[in-house]
Amino acid sequence: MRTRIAGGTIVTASERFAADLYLDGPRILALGSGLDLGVDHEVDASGCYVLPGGVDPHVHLDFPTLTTVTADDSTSGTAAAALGGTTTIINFALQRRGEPLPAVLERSLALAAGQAVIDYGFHVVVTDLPESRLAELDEIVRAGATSVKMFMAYPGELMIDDGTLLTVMERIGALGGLPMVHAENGTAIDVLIRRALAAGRTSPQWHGKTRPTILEAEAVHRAIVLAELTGAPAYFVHISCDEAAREVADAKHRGLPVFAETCPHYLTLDSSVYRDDDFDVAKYVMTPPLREPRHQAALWGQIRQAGLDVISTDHCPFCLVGQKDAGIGDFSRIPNGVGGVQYRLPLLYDRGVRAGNITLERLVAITATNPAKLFGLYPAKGTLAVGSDADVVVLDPRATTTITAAASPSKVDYSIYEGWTCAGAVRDVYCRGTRVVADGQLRGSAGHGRFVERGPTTPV
Ligand code: DUC
Ligand code: ZN
Ligand code: ZN
Ligand code: ZN
Repeated sequence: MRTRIAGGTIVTASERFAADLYLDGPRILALGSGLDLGVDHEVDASGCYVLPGGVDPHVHLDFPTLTTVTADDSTSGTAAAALGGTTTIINFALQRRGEPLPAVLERSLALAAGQAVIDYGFHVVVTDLPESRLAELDEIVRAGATSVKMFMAYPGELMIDDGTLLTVMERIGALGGLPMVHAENGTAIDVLIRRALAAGRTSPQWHGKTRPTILEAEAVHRAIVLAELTGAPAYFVHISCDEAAREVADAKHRGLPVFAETCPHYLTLDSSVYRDDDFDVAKYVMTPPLREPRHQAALWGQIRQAGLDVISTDHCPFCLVGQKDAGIGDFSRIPNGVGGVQYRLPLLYDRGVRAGNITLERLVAITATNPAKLFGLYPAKGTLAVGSDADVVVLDPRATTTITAAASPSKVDYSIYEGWTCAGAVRDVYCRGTRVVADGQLRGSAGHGRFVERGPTTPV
């Protein structure tokens, strides 16, 4: 089937222009004006922006913690993502200690098979990998999982030591893949948590107050040193503060292949939510926590200057009732994470583009093109070009998006953005040529989405 998306403004990471976009089955056939190509279906996009489908490289679905599992599975999470203009997510496959990495990937692939509305990949979270087993990384890279995530936080649960960080970075880098790092000094944070609890500071606000910015920046610095030593690239997830972002920017200035993301919540909310002992504050228990307001301008500045490369959502939802409430009386038992996969584009269009913090082209770069390049999906995904996958978003800047948890297919029972209204609305979304969202309504169904085998990383 051939579709013409007519009369819109096409936006890529580098330019915008008025043109029609032609889709032929799962691929982009042509871009241009006045072309004489037969079509079966015409969509009027006048007054709208036509963008590449979003790539969200940091989403937790069916993701287990010590005591529970994220509220969203592959179906509910990808349905919400589609409504937000995302056509590819990269989910996490968590290694149980001792488990061979290829088995981790197979287990996650089996769980997701036939469940997703949009395309998906996996990063394997490495929690345990002695040097004698490094060859397992070669196998998962061959299977199309070309990035791995490691935690420098959560000792005894997810944290790996610096030696493992070094050897895994080195091997993944040599394979053309990308090591991802959750950078926080986990053992120092654990001391602060134990002291707070011992002093009777057990309410959720103390989550925010026991994870200081300097322990994030220290870990970023340490991981950059290890990456430099090995020659590997490094990608830092969820950078939340000025100090940590500066470490990344300094490394880039020294010519190192160091990349980083931040998330919409660090750009739109701040630590004033950690103000009293109310358990409702558990809504904002995410890691790293929200920071003081001064960090927001610093992060926007780094996004403009390419100190930060990507904005992911770190969608990691847990219900307040039945999940987060496990931490009543002990904040360290609250599962860490918040939802947000559906709202990246409206939040960044409103607070980023409309507020004058970034251009539309930069919005496309940080939500589609850059993650596609870094995670080995480009140019099939992340751009609007002849031959690329027909992953397309029609964004109507005249419409508005009102955020409410009750109206979302996500199964989480609250939103940190509840009641917010953003300028701009995702009107239509195509994933490999199939219209998965039409007029803001979900049309796609579970099983349309496919596992995408990813290639080597490309610098941005
Ligand atoms: N890190 C994440 O990336 N997501 C949720 C919690 C965490 O610590
Ligand atoms: Zn993390
Ligand atoms: Zn430093
Ligand atoms: Zn995460």
